[in-house]
Amino acid sequence: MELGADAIWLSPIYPSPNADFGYDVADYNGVDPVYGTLDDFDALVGATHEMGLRLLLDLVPCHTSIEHPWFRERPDLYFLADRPLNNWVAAFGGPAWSRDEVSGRWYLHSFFPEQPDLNWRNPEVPARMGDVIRGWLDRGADGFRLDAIDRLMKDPELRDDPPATVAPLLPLHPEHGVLEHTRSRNAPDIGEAVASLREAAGDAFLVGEVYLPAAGLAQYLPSLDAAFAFELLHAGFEPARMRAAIEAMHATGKAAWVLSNHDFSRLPNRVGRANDRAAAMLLLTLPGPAFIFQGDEIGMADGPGHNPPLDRHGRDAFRHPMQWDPSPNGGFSEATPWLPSVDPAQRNVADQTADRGSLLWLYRDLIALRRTLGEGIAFRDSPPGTLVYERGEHIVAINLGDEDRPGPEHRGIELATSAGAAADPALLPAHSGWIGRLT
Ligand code: TEU
Repeated sequence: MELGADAIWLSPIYPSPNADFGYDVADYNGVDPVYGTLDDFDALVGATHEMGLRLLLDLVPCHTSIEHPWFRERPDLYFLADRPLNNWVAAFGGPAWSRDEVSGRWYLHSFFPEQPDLNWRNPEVPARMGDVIRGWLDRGADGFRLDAIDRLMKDPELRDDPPATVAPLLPLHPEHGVLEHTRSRNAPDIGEAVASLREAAGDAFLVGEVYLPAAGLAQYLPSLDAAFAFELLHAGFEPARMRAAIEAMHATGKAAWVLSNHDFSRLPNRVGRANDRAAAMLLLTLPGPAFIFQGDEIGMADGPGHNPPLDRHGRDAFRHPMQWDPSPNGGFSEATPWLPSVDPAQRNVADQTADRGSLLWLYRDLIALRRTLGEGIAFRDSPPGTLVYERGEHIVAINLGDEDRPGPEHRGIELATSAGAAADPALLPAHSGWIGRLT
C-alpha cells in the first residue's frame, strides 16, 4: 500500500501438484493448503479492499493439471486420441502429445505433460470456466490475469504447424521455435473464447497474457481491458525498438506495460544494474496500467535458483521471494520458502523505506507522479541511447546509454532518477532520466 499501487495480482493460488508452480490447477475453486484456506482468501479480499486496493487472480483456462478430476472423469473436455494427431511442439520443448499411462491414450498439452489442454471447442469448457470466474467474483475478486489465452482455440482440424521460416517475433524455446504456430495457437475464431470469459466476468478487470506482438492482438482486445506489452519487454533495451514497441502497443488503446515477470530474468539482469532506475521511470511514465513484479521495486536481481531445479523450464532464479527486512528469510514467511532469500541484508523494503534516495522511493514517487501525467504519449526524436516523450504538460527524458547526452528543454524538473541526474538542467547523464514540466 505504501508503494501507491492500485491492485495486487496473485500468481495461481489454487490446489496444484506444482509441476508448473500453480499453473497446473487441480481445483479451480479452492486454495492450495500451502497458502491457506478459502477463509484466508476471504480475509485477504477484505483487508485488500479496506486498504483501497483491488485483487486480481491468475486464471489458467487453457489447461488443467493432469491431477484435476476432470481429466479422468470427463476426457471429452480434453484432446484424447489413439496416437499423436500432429507435429505440434510444447512451449517448453518436446512433443505436445504424451501418452497417458492410465488409459494408454495420447493427450495434447501446450506446456508441460502434466498440463493437459482443455478443448475450448466443447461448449462445456467455457461454461465451466464461466462458473469458476463467477465463483471468485462472488467471493470478492476484482478481476483476472488470463494465462496463455493465445492457446485457447487451435485449428479445428488440428493440422500440422508449418516449419518456421523466419525468427520468432518474441523469444521462444528453441525446440518450440522450429515451427510457426499457425495451427496450434491463435485460431482465427479465438476471439469467441475470450468473449466467453468476458461474458462471465461482466465488468471485472481482465488483463490478457497473449504472447504475441501488438499487431497480433486484434482478436483478443475487444474482450479485454488490457493485454501485456511483451514486445516492449523483449525490445532488448534498445531505444529505437522500444519506441516502436511502445507506439505499436499504445495504438491498441489497451496496453498493460510490463518489464519483468516470473517467466523471465529479472530487470537488473536484463537491463543492467546501472539502468534499474531508468527502467522504473520508463515503466511508470507510460500511459495505462503498469505491472511491477515483486522485488523489482527494491532492485532484486536473479538469485541462485535451486539445486536440483524446481522448475524444469529454468525459471527458479527469477522467482526468489520478496525481501521485506534484513533478516535471513527477508521477513517473507515463518515457513521455509521453496526458494531461499537472495540478499535481504543488502536490499529490503525496511532499509529502503528509511533511505529517501532509495530505488523503492523512486518507485513511490513515480507512482504518485504518474497520476498527474496527461493523456497519450508523443515521442520526440532524440540523441542515440535516449527516449524522449511528452505526456501532456510533462516531458520525460531517459538515457539508457553509457554517454551523457543533451536533454530537451523544460521548465523545471519535477522528478529525477537520482539527485545527480537533475544537477545540470540541460544535461541527461548516462543511465538516468527525469520528468520535466513543459509549461
Ligand atoms: O506463460 C505462457 C506463455 O506462453 C509465455 O508467456 C511464455 O513465457 C512463453 O511461451 C515463452 O517461453 C504462462 C505463465 O506465465 C507461465 O508461468 C506458465 O508456465 C505458462 O503460462 C503455463 O501455464
